[in-house]
Parts: sequence; C-alpha cells; structure tokens
Amino acid sequence: MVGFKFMGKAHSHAYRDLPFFFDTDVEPVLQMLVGRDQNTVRLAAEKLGWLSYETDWRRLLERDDINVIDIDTPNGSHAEIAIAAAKAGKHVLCEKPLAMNALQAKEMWKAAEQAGVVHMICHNYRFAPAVQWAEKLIQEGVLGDIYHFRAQYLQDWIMDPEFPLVWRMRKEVTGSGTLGDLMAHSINLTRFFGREIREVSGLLETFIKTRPVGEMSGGLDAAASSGAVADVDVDDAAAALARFENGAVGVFEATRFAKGNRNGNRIEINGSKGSIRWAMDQMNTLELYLENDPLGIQGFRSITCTEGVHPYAGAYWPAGHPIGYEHAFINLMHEFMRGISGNGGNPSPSFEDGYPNQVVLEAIEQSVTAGAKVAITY
Ligand code: SOE
Repeated sequence: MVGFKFMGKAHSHAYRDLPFFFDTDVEPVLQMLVGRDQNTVRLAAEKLGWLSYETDWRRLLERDDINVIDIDTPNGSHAEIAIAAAKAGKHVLCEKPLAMNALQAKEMWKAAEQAGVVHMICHNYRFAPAVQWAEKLIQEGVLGDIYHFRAQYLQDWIMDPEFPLVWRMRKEVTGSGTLGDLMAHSINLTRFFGREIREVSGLLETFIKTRPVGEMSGGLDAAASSGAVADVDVDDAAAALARFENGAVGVFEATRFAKGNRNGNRIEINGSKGSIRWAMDQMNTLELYLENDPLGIQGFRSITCTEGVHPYAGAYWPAGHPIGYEHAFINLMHEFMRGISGNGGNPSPSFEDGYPNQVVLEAIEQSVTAGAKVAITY
C-alpha cells in the first residue's frame, strides 16, 4: 500500500478486519507500506499492522510476494503508480478521484484491462448496505421511472481562513477541490443507480483566495508548515445541473463551506411510483416513500438496513445492530478479494467506472470555463 494517512488507515483496517467477518478464499497479508519519510512510514507500519515498509513505491513492483497494490496517495500520483502496478501484473485498488483528468483515467483503465489485473476504485459509500438496498429497489422498478437525482456532499473543515493550504487545495497535486473530492462520490452513486449523465452545466467558487501553506497532519487536520502564504487554485464549492440519458435531471452540490455539516453526504431520488432518501449521517437507514401505500398512512418510512436480507449486513451482527463508516470499506475489500480469487469477475466500481466519472467532472469544469452547458460523450 502506498500512503498511510486517512485513507491508508481506513484501508489497512479493512484488510485486517475482512477475514474476521467474511469467509474469503483470498486473505490479505499486509506485506509492505510505502511512504516518503522513513521515520513516519516506519511508525505508521507498526501502528497499522504492516510487516515491512519502504520509501520508494517502485520496490513494490519488484517483489513476487506482492500481488496487490493499493494507492492512497494524493491524486496527482495515482496514474503513474496504477499503470506501473498493472504492467507489473499487480491487482490495483485506487482511491478516488481516479485521476487528474479523463485522459489519464482512460489510460489507467486500459492499462489495467490489457494487463488482465483486477482493478477497483475506492468509492466506499456505495458499499453501505442501505445504498446497496436502494440500488436493488431502483433496479426492480420499485420507484418507477426516475425523474430526479438530487445529491449533496457538504463539509465544513476548511472554513477558517487560517486553515492551511494542504495538498487537497493545490490543483497541481489534486486536480480539483470539492469537485473531485466530494462530487465524484455523488456522481458515482448516481451512476451506480444505473444512469449515465449526458449533459452538464456547472458552477465553481473559491471563497478564500489565499491561505498559509501547510500539510495534513492526519484525518482532516492540518498544520501550517512555514510563514508562507499561497493562492488557492481549486474550488471551495461546486454545483452542477445534469441531464441523464433516461431524461431524468440531476442537481449536484459539493462544498467545504457548509457550517455544521461535517460529512453530509446525501442523496434523494424521485420516481413515478416513489422516492428514496439516504444520508451518511444515518448510514444504516433508507427512507422510502411509495405512492401505493393507502391514503392516510402514506409517508416516508425508515428502513433500518441491518437485517440479514440487506447486502453485507448479515456478515456482521445479529439483526438490528448497526455498522459504521469503516465497514463500508470492509465490504468493498470483500468484493476486491472476490475479484482476485476469481469468484466475482472484475468488481465495480472499477477503473472502467472511474473514467466516465472523470469525464463528467471535466465537463463540469469545461462548462464553467465556457459559461455554457456541455454535452457529454464517453
Ligand atoms: C475529505 O473531504 C474526505 O476525506 C474525502 O476525501 C473522502 O472521499 C470523503 O469520504 C470524506 O471526506
């Protein structure tokens, strides 16, 4: 695994806990952790349970006892590592957004496909049982024809103008701000629900134009690293209107400036027969409205997706016992390992899904530059 901060911790935990909950033909061995600084990577390897550590990711390519490379680095290095990994015959899991732009994403997808390795992108929210259940209901036609996808991803962790300019706010390293970091998750969810976007119109805003230079210190905390101040060149907030291939319309909003919203990832879908709502704050709950309910008792019902019938829920605890943020990563790793053992085909979301996601993100940026809506072809 390359990288060991927020996502590195989530992935390490998932690999370690996977055999605890799932019967699996392929059991992960945490062979080698890579980070740039010798001392910090050593400490991280000890804490997260890795057997060895290195400061150059290319070492991973040379080792025959390494079959999988997991990329948890800032977005700018995803393509180089993923393509090299695939060419070396290693299965690849990559954090989102897949790449810096659509072209890079396509190259990554093609490299993985040509090498015949299993490839997956880490859209963890897709693996909440309630989200999986929503997808099943939609595919079964329970909502009827879909008219609206409404997605918000709201955070507030950089609102202080003194919050340092970290890699997540440097275009050269991250590609975009809230667009790739947050809206990419929402686009992934709507694509999971089976719809491709054909046209977008976007809006981007940067509220705080300069910040003290700094570095992430873990989680979403950061510390100023010098007295220097630099320009912020990515979006603090993003919005997009979208038309889907089936005629549905989408409204997407992503921001790091919505006070009080720590990780407000929400989605609502309205169809001809009913509606669904899901929010990460109550990740085990799916709200469902059905028009066929008798008049007088119609209303959104709350389905607690902790029954054996709900995807993945049965792997954990008896009915009614909730799971959390980290378990969605375990569910995702379970699919990744099933792909590697040959029992699940190439799991989704794969690099093949990362590419259209990146096309949509890029089209939103193009629409902002052009001041016009942009038609999308994949
Ligand atoms: C930071 O905004 C972040 O960690 C994202 O990078 C993740 O994808 C999201 O799940 C939580 O917030």
